[in-house]
Amino acid sequence: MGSIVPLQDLCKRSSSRTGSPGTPDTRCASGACASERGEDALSAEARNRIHDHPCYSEEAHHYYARMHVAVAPACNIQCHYCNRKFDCANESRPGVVSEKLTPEQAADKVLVVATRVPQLSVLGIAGPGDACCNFESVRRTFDLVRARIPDLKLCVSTNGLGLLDCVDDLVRLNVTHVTITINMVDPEVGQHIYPWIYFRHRRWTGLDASKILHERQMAGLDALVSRNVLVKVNSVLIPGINDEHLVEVNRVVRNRGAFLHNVTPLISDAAHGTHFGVTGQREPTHEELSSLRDRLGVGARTMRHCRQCRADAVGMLGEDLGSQFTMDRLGETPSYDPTARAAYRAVAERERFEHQEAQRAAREELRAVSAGPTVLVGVTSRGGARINEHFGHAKELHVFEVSRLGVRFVGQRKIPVYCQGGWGDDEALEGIVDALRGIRAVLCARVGACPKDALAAAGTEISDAYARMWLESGVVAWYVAKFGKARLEESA
Ligand code: CLF
Ligand code: SF4
Repeated sequence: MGSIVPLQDLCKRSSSRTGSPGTPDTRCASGACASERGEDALSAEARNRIHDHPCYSEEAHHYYARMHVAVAPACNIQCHYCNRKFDCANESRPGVVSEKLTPEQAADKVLVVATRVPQLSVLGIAGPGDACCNFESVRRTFDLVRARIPDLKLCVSTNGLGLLDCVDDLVRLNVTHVTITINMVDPEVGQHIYPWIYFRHRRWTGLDASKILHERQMAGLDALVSRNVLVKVNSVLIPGINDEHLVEVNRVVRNRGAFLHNVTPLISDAAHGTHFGVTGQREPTHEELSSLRDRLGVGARTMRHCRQCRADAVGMLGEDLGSQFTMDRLGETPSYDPTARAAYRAVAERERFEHQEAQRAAREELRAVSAGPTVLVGVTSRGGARINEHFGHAKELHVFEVSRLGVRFVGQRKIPVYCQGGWGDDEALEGIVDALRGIRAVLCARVGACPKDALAAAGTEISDAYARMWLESGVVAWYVAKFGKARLEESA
């Protein structure tokens, strides 16, 4: 089943279950506590609603999966970062094409995935166009799915133009989570992002288009908040166009009751044929993205673990099992049996509890360090919040910022895959070195001598000494080993 961490893996009682290698259940180190992520500060009701949503809860994304069904092909606006031959780039990487489904096909697919992927907790509709522009398909799909799997959370992503007309139905369908992509709250900014919209049977361009879009987005957001739907706002960071402005976007949407703000980097590869791609609009750097997220401030509830997944994505965030569930590979639609999902949930919740305990213990462990720099540490993981992926297989790093004051998750970084089925791709090393810019150490399950030496020469230490530990536990154990000693030597 692809790279999803199987149930038996989560059930393994290894020596590194809670803490350091070789010292079973006695020592751990962590610190990216729920309160630092803002989840502890939530009401019990809000915590309950995001508990198993992998996008709304950073912690949940280590344990629960989402799937998208591509039942919404049409779109009513044009974004400069989108090529309409492909999926909606508001929640997807540009340049990918999803298999479009009828509601009946979609419902069958959900049944198959729910049977084979016990981590599944959320069904989302995120394109390939706009959900509200294809609302009959969305409504039919959700009605069919809800009748068969009533406990699946339903989630929708939209550009917001047609949202207001759908709010009553979304509430009736018990769609509990809605994402609106809001890139501006000032139409002057918007006219550099949206060349046109189609609204009330006519096409609007320029400032008029942006004004209408803005008004409709705000009205849709207000309507959802007033109906107690949890709203996430996605914003695409476009350097030179809305980078400074997104601080204002954050302020406005928070004041109006948005639950979460997800700033994602523009992807503008010329090969995708988007307006921004072909006109040379640059993408933001890691540093720019990170710095903007930091500027949004404490308590802003910013999402940092988005993977810009595609409109037919299946699985844990960061992996995509979609190709295993195309219509030609689905086979017979099974009758749904909830047993596997229930069994998985029991194990995952136990793991999660232990993870939280480890995080608390780690905060304590950091107190042993009285002086030390603030550094970035990357970890490789294939799920379950553990350091459990071979460096050569990793497509991304979970990046943590650690200092003696704490450890916090700051985002994901994509890296080129080094291992090409038995041999290392030395040409990939250049890209890896570039992707690791600013990262002091990488912790992984295994690493070969060749990339280890090459990356050490480039200034990044790679270690497999913290394999199987919780992500934050490994980061803090590495930090204490590195900088705790300095304290001891100083005081000697
Ligand atoms: Fe899908 Fe979006 Fe719902 Fe999640 S994705 S509709 S809220 S279930 Fe999640 Fe994917 Fe990022 Fe979207 S990682 S692109 S934020
Ligand atoms: Fe493309 Fe989505 Fe924008 Fe429509 S809303 S133009 S599908 S990115």
